[in-house]
Amino acid sequence: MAATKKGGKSSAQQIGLSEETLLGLYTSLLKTRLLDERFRRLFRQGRFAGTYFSAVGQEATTVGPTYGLRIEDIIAPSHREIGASVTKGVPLVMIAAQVYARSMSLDKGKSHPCHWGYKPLGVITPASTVAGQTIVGTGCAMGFKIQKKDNVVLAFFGEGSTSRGGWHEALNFAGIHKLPIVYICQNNLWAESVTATLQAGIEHFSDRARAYGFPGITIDGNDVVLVHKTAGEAIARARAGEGPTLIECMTYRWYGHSEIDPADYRAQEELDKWKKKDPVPTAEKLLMELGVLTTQKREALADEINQEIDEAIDACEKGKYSEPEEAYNDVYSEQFPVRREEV
Ligand SMILES: Cc1ncc(C[n+]2csc(CCOP(=O)(O)OP(=O)(O)O)c2C)c(N)n1
Ligand SMILES: [Mg+2]
Repeated sequence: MAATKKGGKSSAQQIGLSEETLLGLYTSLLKTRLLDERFRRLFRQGRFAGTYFSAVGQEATTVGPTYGLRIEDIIAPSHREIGASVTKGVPLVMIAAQVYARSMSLDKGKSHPCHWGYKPLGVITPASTVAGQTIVGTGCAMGFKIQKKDNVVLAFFGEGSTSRGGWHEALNFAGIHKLPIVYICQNNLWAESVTATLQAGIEHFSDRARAYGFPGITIDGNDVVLVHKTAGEAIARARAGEGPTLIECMTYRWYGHSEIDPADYRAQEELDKWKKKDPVPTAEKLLMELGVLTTQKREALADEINQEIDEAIDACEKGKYSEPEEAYNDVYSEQFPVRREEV
C-alpha cells in the first residue's frame, strides 16, 4: 500500500504519476536490464553470432518515452534501443529470435542481432546506416499528418548520429511541417571510440533543435521519472499539432560499443562515476520510498521476468535457421514490381 500524505494524495500522485505508471516504468526497466545482461552472457558463450550492442546503463532513456504510447504510435529505434521494443510490448521471443537470427524472426534472420523491428506494434526496423531510422520516422510522422491522425513517432538515436547530413534534413523538414514527432538523443558521451566533444562544437546537442525552429531540452537520462514526464509533455505537444521536440538524455553505456569492443579508450573513473547513477536502483529506491515497491515484490518480479526470458531463449535455441534460398525473399517489394526495362 502506498504511503498517504496530507490531503489524501498518495506520495506517488504527488510526484505526478500513478502507482501503476511507476510500477510499469520500473517493470520495463528491470526487464530491459535482465534481458540485456542475458544476451551479453549468451554472446560470450558463443550461443549466437555477429555481435551485440548492450544498452546497460541507458535503459531510462528508452523506457521513459515509450511507456504509455498507443499501439498505433510508431517507434524508430537505432541499434541500442532494446528498451523501446520491450516497453512497447514486443514479445521477448521475437526480440530473442532477432538476436539468434532464427527463421521465426520477422526478417527471417537477414539482419543484425540488434536490429529489432516489429511491424504489428509499429516498431520500424533500424537502418544499418546510423540516423537512417530518423529519416524514415520523420516520413511516418508526415504520413500521420497527411492522414490527420493524432498519433506520434518517437525517433531514437545517439549523439554521434546527429553528425549525419540526413539527420539534419529530417529535423529541418519536421520543423517546417510541424510534424508529430519526438526526437530522443541518447548522449552517452561516445560514438564508438569518438568522444562527444569531437562530434560537435556545442555543449548540448539539444541546441541543434533551435536551428530547425522547435524546442530542444537536455535532461538527466538516468532518471526514468524525469524522462517519462519530459517525453510525455513533448508527446502531448506533438499530438496537439504543435510540432516536434528534441530531448537530449545524458546517459552512459557501461560496456563497449559492442561486445567485441574492450572500450579501453575511456577512463575507469568516468565509468565508475556513471555506474553510481545506475537508473535501475535509482528507480527502485524512489519506488521503495514511495511505498510502491518492496524487496519481496522486486524479487518476485525478477523471478517472473527471468522465467519469461528463459522461455524465450529456449524457444529460439530450439528454432531453425532459414534455408539459404530465403535470402532472396522480402528484399524487394512484390506489391509494386518495377523492372529496369519499364523505367
Ligand atoms: C553512416 C554510418 N557510419 C558509421 C557506422 C558505424 N557505426 C555504427 S554505430 C556507430 C556509433 C554511433 O554513435 P551514436 O550515434 O552516439 O550511438 P551509440 O552507439 O553511442 O549508441 C557507428 C560509427 C554506421 N553504422 N553508419
Ligand atoms: Mg553515443
